[in-house]
Amino acid sequence: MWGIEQIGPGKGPKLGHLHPDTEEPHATLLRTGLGIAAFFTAVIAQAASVNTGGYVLGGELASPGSFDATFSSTAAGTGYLHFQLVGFASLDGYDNCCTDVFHLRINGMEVFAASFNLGGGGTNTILFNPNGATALTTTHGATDSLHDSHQVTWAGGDSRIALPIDLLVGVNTLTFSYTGLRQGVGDEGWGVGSLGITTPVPEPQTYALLLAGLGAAGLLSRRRKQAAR
Ligand SMILES: [Ca+2]
Repeated sequence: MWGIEQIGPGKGPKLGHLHPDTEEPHATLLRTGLGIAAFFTAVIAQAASVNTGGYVLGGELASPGSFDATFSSTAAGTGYLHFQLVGFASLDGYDNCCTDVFHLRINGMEVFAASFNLGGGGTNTILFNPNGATALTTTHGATDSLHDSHQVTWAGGDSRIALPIDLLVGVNTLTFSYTGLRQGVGDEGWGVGSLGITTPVPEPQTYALLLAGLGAAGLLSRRRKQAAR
């Protein structure tokens, strides 16, 4: 409850500092509440600032391997994630001799698993996809019109993936990982680039709670003022 924490008694509106004769506390509270509501309704969704730890986006990682990306959300609900999964040499697709599988987790829960031919052969196959992710995969150097050839090209490839994700209030953690036979970074290098996350804004129920809280604070303040007379 970000909004309530920010403007609860003692934190936001200066309840204790108003002069009783110059301004009614509840008038100030009402203006503050309307201002905050206007701010939130003006923002449909917001882009998150992402911390990838020591990993530089687009860089090469060994397979098997993983890294975490963390970001904050001011509300619980549905966010959106898009990224480019990059294969540098011969990452294998499904049903190949040496299949490599990509996994995506949000806050420890798996939301996507797939195997793509990013240079090493095999087929592009989505294995687990409860959120309805889309994936557009290109195998570099493939000669077929769909660029998803089963052929081995050794030129890598990339898959542009997008999906909705369930987010918590506060810090959320994305875990990107690859599993499969250990074949070395030069053979099975992978990475993530063009990472973008949109987080939800507080829902109308939150505005109602916010305004109810402001109203209660205003009443409390008026009662204190009357008791002091
Ligand atoms: Ca492999």
